[in-house]
Amino acid sequence: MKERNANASSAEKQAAGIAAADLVKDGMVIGLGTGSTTAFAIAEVGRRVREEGLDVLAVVTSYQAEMLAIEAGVPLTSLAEHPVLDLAIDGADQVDANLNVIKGGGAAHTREKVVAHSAKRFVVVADDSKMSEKLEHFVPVEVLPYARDLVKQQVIELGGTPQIRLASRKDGPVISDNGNVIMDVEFGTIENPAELSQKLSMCVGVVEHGIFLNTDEVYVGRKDGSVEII
Ligand code: ABF
Repeated sequence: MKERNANASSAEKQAAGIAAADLVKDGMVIGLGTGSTTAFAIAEVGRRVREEGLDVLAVVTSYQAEMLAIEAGVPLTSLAEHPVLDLAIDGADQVDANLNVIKGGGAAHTREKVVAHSAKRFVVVADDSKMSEKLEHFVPVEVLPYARDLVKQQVIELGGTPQIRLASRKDGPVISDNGNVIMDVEFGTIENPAELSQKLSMCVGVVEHGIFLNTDEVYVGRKDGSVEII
């Protein structure tokens, strides 16, 4: 059953990624994020570059996305050269009914948020399992290692239960591309994402958190193979 779910989810992710990639037009400078759903969008953009001569430049949010874009043949640029992007496409851990999003499962949410806010249009791609009436459970928070204990204390005062994200081999904490640690903070059901976003941003030592409030559209791959645009 788990295998089927994984395959079904992959088909949903692929459908969402390909559909969102159709938003990319000649002459655009775009942002491309991290994760397996966005990977399908990157592959589709690369296919259009190779087969249709699509004229596009892309800024990427992580080393993983950079490698995928290079393999797919997507020409790369930087925010230094193009500080304003026409479109950004990225994945999500969770999306609520008001298009509030939790990101950061891939430890890349800080640069993802910079790219999302540098774009005129921010589109999230997700499979059906990411949709939820309300945001709940873990909010990833990127933390200055120097401030680990100070941030831990502050998020506990906000009602959170923090835990430092460990590397898969359990030989130490995950370190972000920016050299910081990731704290996953359990908040239960998040009734007011905007309020929690502001409070987390005010915590001394927090580099960035994974609540995104600026999503323009969500492309959702549904179980029946369709893609719903919310
Ligand atoms: C990245 O990819 C993260 O911000 C997000 O947590 C993750 C989603 O991964 P996937 O698309 O593989 O589910 O965007």
